[in-house]
Amino acid sequence: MTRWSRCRTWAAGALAAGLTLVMAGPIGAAPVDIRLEPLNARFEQPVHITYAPGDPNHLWIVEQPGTVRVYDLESDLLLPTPFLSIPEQLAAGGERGLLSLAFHPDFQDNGRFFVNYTDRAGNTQVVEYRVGSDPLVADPATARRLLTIEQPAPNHNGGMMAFGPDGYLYIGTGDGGRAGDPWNNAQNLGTLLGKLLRIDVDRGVPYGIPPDNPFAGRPGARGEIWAYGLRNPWKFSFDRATGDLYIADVGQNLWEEINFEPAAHSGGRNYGWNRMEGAHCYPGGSRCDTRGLVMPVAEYRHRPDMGCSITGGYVYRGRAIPKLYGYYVFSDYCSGRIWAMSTAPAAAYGQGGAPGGMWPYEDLARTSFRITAFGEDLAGELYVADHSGRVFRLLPTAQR
Ligand SMILES: [Ca+2]
Ligand SMILES: [Ca+2]
Repeated sequence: MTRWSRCRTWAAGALAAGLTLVMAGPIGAAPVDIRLEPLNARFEQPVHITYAPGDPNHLWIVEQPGTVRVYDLESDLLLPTPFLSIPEQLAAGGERGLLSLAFHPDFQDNGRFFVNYTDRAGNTQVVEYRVGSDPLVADPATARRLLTIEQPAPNHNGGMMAFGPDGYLYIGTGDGGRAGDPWNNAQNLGTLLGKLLRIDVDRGVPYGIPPDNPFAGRPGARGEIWAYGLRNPWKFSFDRATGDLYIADVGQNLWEEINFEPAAHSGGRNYGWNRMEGAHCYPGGSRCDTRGLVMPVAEYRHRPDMGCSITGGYVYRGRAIPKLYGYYVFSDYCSGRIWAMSTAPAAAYGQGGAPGGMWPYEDLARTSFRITAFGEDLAGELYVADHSGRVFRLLPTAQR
């Protein structure tokens, strides 16, 4: 599909949906005017934002050098005591460091949470902790190592983790690194690199393999694998309203992409890397066998004004910006642009031939930020992290 046809599709769909977005020049009419309001604090290289189940008042911000901070949304203040601080255990910088935090769905009762970081040897660690008597401070003595993934190179460590609606922990892993996946990890079901993993943290030692994982019990395959053919899924998310999965996979030299997996899917998909980059054979200009590969639902080509490294976000399910409801918000680290993608293309834009057709998206904001992460609070409102040290709320510009 050419860019032109995608733009036309968007314009028609946006008018039909009665929605346009700020900076959507060619469309005109009433935009969704958003503004980015900074939280009342500075952070050191924030890379992940999340909330704890059942807690509407706090936001957890992960700082890449190895500290997790808690922000009080009611008083609009950063708590002085860090939630967790483990810089001495990490190799940080570049794509390494403390990369994410996922709270157990029953955190309010069991105090359990999980972090993903690069250890001093450069390998990926998934470690469980529990909070102490104060639920806003972790007890470092509770550390329990779940998973070590050896990293052959410093880049492409994935790092995102989140619990799915099924209660299992999903872990994004990169292809290991260098360029072009020289070890062919992403297509190799015998390695955990270049995958989306799915594990059971409530059964087994140190964890269990869900019996319905697509490759559980298959000789030569790792049972943890939920999906493969990923290059560096720096961020993925579940739509809290539908359970649908969005995986934003960072591309090589040409294409950034978003992949969509319906909530009801039984797993085992091959998202294409390194036979394809976006919806194109890799390396560019080559021919490839696309049979069995799942194409992205959206992509963009590397250009200075578009970007060079996608930062996946969330489907907006908050109340502050009604016109944004149901749109997938994402960005690019290199350009600072923020976009909103339609998530109902089958209904509104199906003429293009879904599921092969691309889903339309348009500008939401243009920023000068190095955007590393989006995050939700308990209410579904969205936040965005600038690696330079700030975190912003997405808010409507005007009351409507
Ligand atoms: Ca690596
Ligand atoms: Ca792909």
